[in-house]
Amino acid sequence: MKCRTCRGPAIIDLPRHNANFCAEHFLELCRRQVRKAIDDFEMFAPDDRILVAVSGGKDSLAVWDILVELGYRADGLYIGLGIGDYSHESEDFARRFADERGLTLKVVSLRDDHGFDVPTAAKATGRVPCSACGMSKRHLFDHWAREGGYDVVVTGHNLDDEAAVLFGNSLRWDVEYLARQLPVLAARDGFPKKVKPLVRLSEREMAAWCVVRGIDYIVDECPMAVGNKHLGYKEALNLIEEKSPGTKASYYLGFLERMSPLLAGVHERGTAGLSACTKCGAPTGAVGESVCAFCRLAERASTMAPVPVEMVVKKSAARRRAEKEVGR
Ligand code: Q46
Ligand code: ZN
Ligand code: ZN
Repeated sequence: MKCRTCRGPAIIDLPRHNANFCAEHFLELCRRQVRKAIDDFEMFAPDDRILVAVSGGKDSLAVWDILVELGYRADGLYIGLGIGDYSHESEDFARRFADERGLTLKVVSLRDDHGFDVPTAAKATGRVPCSACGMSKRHLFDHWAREGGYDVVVTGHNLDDEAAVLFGNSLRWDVEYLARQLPVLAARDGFPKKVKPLVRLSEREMAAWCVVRGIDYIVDECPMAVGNKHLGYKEALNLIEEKSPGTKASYYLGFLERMSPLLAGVHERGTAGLSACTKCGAPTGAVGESVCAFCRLAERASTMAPVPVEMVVKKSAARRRAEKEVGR
């Protein structure tokens, strides 16, 4: 196996590029893809202050590493979600990455700073944990970006993540969600700009980036992701990709090229008429509510006894079994 660029020994084969690469030229390819995403979508300027949403997983640590390598001013924000050992370990990986490189990482804990955690929030809302978790993360990233005076929030969503979300959204033709998954959401009404510089790179490429660069990351999936629809969409797309390499990229990148100009204004249109939350000052649009969804959740969940992770995981497994039995 030889590198396409230098003919030296290759360390990775990339079927969608129909080529193999050595470590040096593989890293170069990744940097080029990130630079192209940043330029094509005008994600940020060279001296913008960037806040990276760090989970301790491969994608968020890789994107932070790449941005720093490319010379950007990027700090990290880690949110402790209170998901048992998974949260403790992922926080350790995030802290170690930042310490070893002398980077600035802010750590916020849902339990210590806001009086609740994701398993308890799941019980309080009676919905799947990812719904309260996603809302809390978005709220806190927005909040700390405003507080810290950052120009933009970066997330580590990769090509596989975005293709799976696109698949789900297009199965339902949900235009509002389709518009929201563009790799850039402009700043508006107190919400910071949000960008996804890894959209041109796959999950496997990001794992390889971490291996080559010596980045340790949490390999385990969040225990609450079990049964998550997006995992099913990913598996379906992987089956197609196996048979015809490159399909996933052309599906998602084709969406960006041909659909993004058509959807550009939809998200902005959907956010008119926001006011400031009377508790935390965050923009809120809920009709008849002066307090934002996060503060309302915190108010409810923080008065409850903490719910152990295992209980929520067990409950979702039981729910899945029941759904299977009734054929849903
Ligand atoms: S951390 Fe939170 Fe994810 Fe776990 S509970 Fe769901 S959303 S799966 S990225
Ligand atoms: Zn090479
Ligand atoms: Zn609030």
